[in-house]
Amino acid sequence: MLSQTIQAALNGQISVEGNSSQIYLAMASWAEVQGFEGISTFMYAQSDEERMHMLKLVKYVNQRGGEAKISATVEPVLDLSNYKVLFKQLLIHEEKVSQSINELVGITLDERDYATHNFLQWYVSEQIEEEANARYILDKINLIGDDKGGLYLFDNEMKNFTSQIPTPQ
Ligand code: OFO
Repeated sequence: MLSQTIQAALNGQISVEGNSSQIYLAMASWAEVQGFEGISTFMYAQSDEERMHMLKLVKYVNQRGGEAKISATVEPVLDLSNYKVLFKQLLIHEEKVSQSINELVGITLDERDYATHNFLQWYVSEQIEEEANARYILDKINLIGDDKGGLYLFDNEMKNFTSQIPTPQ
């Protein structure tokens, strides 16, 4: 059984993951309209992944005798001036999500809820990976500079982007 504090904290994270999915959906749609086929494919996949993160939390809360709360999502506020600022925002967003997960992990220790602490380790690893991927992509973007050919190749590569960083065990 989840304590009220843990349940509220997990429900807060459900909302964070749902909003993440919306943010990536907005990025995907922008990229699609701009003709960045690879970037949009990547962002649509990211959006689906975030929804999966949300669902994993929903199932966990309900399985532990709690009740998941599905709240309204917030309209994403994004700077859509170019693809570079898009990916910078992606990294900043993931850093914020990591912080939110860390706070959640801290609450499980305060509450001595070791089952939820254990459950959240998957999210801790996931955040390490997502931040590392975002930094890897930004490094590539910096290398491209103003090279149009490089941008074409980058967009193409993003179509089949797979994590460059092995998930920590
Ligand atoms: Fe849910 O992992 Fe990113 O935000």
